[in-house]
Amino acid sequence: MSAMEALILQLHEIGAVKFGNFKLKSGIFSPVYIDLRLIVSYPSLLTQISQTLISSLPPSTTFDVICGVPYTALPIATVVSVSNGIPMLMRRKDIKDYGTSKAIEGIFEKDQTCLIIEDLVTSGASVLETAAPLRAVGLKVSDAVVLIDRQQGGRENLAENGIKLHSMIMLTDMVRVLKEKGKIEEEVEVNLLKFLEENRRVSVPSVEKPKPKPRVLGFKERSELSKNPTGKKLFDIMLKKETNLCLAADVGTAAELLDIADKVGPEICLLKTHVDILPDFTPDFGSKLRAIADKHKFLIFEDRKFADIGNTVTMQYEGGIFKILEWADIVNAHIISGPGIVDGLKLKGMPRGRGLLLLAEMSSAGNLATGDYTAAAVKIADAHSDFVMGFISVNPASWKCGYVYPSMIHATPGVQMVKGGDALGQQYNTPHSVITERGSDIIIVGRGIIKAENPAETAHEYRVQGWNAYLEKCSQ
Ligand code: 5BU
Repeated sequence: MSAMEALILQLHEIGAVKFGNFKLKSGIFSPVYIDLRLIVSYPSLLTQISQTLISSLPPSTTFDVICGVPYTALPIATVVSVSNGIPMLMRRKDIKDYGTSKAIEGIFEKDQTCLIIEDLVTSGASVLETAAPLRAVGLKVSDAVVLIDRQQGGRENLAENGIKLHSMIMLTDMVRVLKEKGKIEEEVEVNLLKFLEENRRVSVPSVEKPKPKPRVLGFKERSELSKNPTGKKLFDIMLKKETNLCLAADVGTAAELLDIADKVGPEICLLKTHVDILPDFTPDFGSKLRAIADKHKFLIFEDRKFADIGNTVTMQYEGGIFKILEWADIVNAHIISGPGIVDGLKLKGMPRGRGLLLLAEMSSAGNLATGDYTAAAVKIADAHSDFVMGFISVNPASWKCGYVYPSMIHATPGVQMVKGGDALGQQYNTPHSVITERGSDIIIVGRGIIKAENPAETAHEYRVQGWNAYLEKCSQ
């Protein structure tokens, strides 16, 4: 008896393969049900599967690391790793909101090749779900090995996605062996072949293929769509520095602000100021901050929240003691006074290549920037897309316009590691939820960083969480 036949008989004996009439996840009835979760209770079988799996690969298959599809294939991958001395990676099914919030755990280098290990393949969707985050972190995925192939479209679907499927046991072989060894009646075999024939031809692969979602564009493509030079620049900085973190530098003095800007500079794409809170502001503040921004390659955003009529804001933007236009790449404005405010700011800002963010939503409890107000902000932005580079937003994924404004940048305040709020109405969401579920691009973090014991280290943590969430979103 061959090793494969012995394996098939053992799987049947432990009840991992059952024949009858089973309703599958997809709603169709199947004459066979395979449950490989049981194998963890049979260590020698688990070892045998793992060894046969790896030795069944053609010698031309090369790889540096392996990754099991969670959860059933995890123990198989672990045994393969331990007994062959091949380093393993793990893919998280749910990414934590705390810690490093990684989708892929383990050590690897960019451009290494990862072999995916799976217990059972039907349509191949689970293998693809694991391949996406592996590819998103720079690993190459070209092969997957599976214990049992249900022969229902998985091989073809994976091939379309650049993955060659190596199957140890085909379902038809399994049924043939069991019939030959007298474990099942001929009728069962006939039934199963009929089922496979019908389901291979008709429903699968399209039934089990995930519905195509609108593709999430990356910052590179979005930079090309942006019509505002500062918007383009910000997309490019985010990509180059791999950070979508904005520091809200609400510290007590200008001296402290310049100090924290220099320390946190390498971690951020943007630094947000409230220049009117600085008691030691001097006219050279702008040029000093600019020098630090140029050194660390981040942009400056003065959170001025202009709200007056067009004529007044031109003077507020350019004049006074702060001369915001001189040093701030980006400012923001309420739309309460109507589109004239954008015309006013644009008059001064456009010739300097500056950008404007419109307040489409706010983070504080009970604020009135919702529904029609948010929609009006989007409409105004659309009409001035050469100057308006994006929005202050809290939940852009919920906007009725959906994802039709990839050229715009969505920056979200009210971000801390833990959901919650302060005593004055501020409401916090986590970096992961802001970027993925809420559909934003930039996390704006103030007290979460400036009140930390080591702001630079904490900023790094926020940066990793924000960026990983962006990568996760792009890989979906
Ligand atoms: P915090 O310390 O992370 O709560 O600081 C948030 C910063 O973002 C702070 O400078 C606010 O003025 C700013 N902010 C905000 O919190 N909510 C908003 O809707 C807008 C700005 Br607009």
